[in-house]
Amino acid sequence: MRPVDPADQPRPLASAGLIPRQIDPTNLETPLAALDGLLTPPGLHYVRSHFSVPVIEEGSFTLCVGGRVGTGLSLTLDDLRAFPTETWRITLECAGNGRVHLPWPTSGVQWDQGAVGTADWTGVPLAALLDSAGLGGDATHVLLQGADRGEIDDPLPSAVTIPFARSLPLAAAMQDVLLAWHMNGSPLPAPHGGPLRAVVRGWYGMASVKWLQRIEVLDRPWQGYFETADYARWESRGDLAPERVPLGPMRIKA
Ligand SMILES: Nc1nc2c(c(=O)[nH]1)N[C@H]1C(S)=C(S)[C@@H](COP(=O)(O)O)O[C@H]1N2
Ligand SMILES: [Mo]
Repeated sequence: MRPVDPADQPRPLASAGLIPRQIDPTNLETPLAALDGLLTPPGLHYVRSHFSVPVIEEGSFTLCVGGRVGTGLSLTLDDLRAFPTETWRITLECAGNGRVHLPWPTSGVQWDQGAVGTADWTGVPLAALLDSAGLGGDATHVLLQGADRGEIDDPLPSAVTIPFARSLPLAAAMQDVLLAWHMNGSPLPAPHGGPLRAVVRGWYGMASVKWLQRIEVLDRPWQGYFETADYARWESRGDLAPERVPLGPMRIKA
């Protein structure tokens, strides 16, 4: 581990108690001392954003469910609240948590060890929506797309804006995803994806798409930026050339 010189560390935001790692887009780290209980104190959960926070009017908000489904859905927040709600206690950890301690230089937000947090999330399981839309017989993956978007410069400028989006294999989409509008019993704060986000239990944070706007059921794996260029790793099987594999479930680290 490379020792971190405390003098080089940004100071916590006096107002919020979070440590700014990047101002725009907003990337804030939880001070390690705040992570001493099971639940992260409200207001001290880390924030990881690739683009600016999108402005979403709750009144005109709709979530679209389409693709390989029997009936496409367009749901308001009230429609979503009419489903049976559940509360799940889920820990989110950014895949890049602890990156500053790697022995080689890396790109990306230079997290110390506070890009992790636990909350009680309330909403509707994704499975309930997919059941209500009716899955096509050829459905294999589910794409979750956020309302935030921007240009990517890695490795070349994308020229078009790309929304934050991630896919999940169908089994995980049916078992491990809650679409949440409450965090610790209060309306989901905008930096954490309000009014609606996905929370995927057991997966690194990037799967938990914030500002959820669109769900697309697919008949094949998805090859988007955030599961090939970013949030992916090289994996070799046998003596074949290595393949790009998306990051998924959290791995033991300690
Ligand atoms: N729409 C959208 N969802 C997103 C992201 C994002 O930039 N845009 N960042 C992801 C990443 S990398 C992480 S670690 C978690 C962080 O959630 P939090 O900011 O509520 O802690 O959100 C994920 N969901
Ligand atoms: Mo992340």
